[in-house]
Amino acid sequence: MTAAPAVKPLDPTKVRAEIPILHQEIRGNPLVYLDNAATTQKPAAVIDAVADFYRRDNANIHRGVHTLSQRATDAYEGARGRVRGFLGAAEDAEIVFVRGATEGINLVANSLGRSIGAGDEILISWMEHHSNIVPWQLLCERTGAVLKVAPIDDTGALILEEFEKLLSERTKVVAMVHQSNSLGTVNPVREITERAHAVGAKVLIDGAQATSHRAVDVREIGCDFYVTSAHKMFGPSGIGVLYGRRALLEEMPPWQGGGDMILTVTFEKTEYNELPHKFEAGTPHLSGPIGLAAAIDWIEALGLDAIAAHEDDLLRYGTEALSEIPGVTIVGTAPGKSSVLSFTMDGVHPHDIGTIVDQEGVAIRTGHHCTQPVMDRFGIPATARASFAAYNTREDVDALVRAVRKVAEVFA
Ligand code: C6P
Repeated sequence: MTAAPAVKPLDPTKVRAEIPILHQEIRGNPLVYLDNAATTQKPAAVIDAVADFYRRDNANIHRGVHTLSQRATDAYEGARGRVRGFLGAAEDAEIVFVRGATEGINLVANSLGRSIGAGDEILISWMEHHSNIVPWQLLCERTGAVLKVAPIDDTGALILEEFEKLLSERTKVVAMVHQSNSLGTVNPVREITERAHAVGAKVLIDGAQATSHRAVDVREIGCDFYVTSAHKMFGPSGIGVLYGRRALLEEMPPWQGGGDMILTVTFEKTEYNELPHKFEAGTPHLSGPIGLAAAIDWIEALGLDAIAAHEDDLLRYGTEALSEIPGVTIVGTAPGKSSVLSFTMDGVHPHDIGTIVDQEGVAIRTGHHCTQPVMDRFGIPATARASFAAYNTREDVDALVRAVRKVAEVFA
């Protein structure tokens, strides 16, 4: 039997050195950035790739015969190929650039949504981000379809048997988060997809919190759609990806009209462009995919297995240390959870936790994290949430724990 190849551990201090924004003080303390689930900071390589594009290659794409336009088109389409490889899609035509995960879900809800009718069912889970709830509610309002919600248990894990009970031939779409932003739960997306396909439902996976933490292969998952946002994976904001299986994207009508999504236009009839351009109306975020491709290069140079191992270590270390502070309760304890440490403190509103730790230079997010149903499920208004990325260190976790101890002292 051959042993699995060892993962080359990453050196977080070296990784940190590549992120310019981290090298500053906040209120007289070194910045400790633990709000990565909201957005990640950018490596110099990504900032340079975007700046170089504007210094050297900027022009509108798919339109000009001049050299700059061709260079910009090549860079933009090259980035599409880079994303295809990263996500394991079969062809570039299956990669649609969108503004982010939110827009990707809205695209599917609006376009695939045209085939949904009264009495059809959309199945989501209790741990979804509002981005994976509201577009489906809007669809249900428009069509008379029904939104069904699979419950989670007290650890924040999906209850698979209950999920399965909600599946039927009425289920047209299953839309499920890959990794929960407020609990850290990682869903068994392959199994979910298999079960959903067994009743003929289409499957959309919201990967906004997954793609900077673990290797994703959409064909291995088997899903029909997968969405993610570049800004959560060290890339620019305002750009994201919708992966869709070609056969489905071919059938789906465009959801926005404009330049670049057409082949011919007359007042009588418009013929749509081929995939993926049919879904990219208007001048797109030109530099976004270039920055995203640079971010993918950066992630792959570190290695997603090494990133996952490093973040698991931070999560274990942080969970142990925070749990020792009297009054702290960790929210989200599902086995196999990843990179998110949500917690509450007895008698302290999470916003006060956030404000006090900020005085110590520690950036965390507090609130409902756009997952109000999760807060309702746990009977709390909000949590404080530390979320890790490849460049965080055990020293960052120590700084968080020191700052939370201060909160405990202030409210003692
Ligand atoms: N979660 C957080 O602090 P956009 O805004 O389109 O890039 O991503 C939306 C989104 C969708 N799904 C999940 C699981 C998410 O976590 C997010 C964004 C951020 O947790 C901002 S609310």
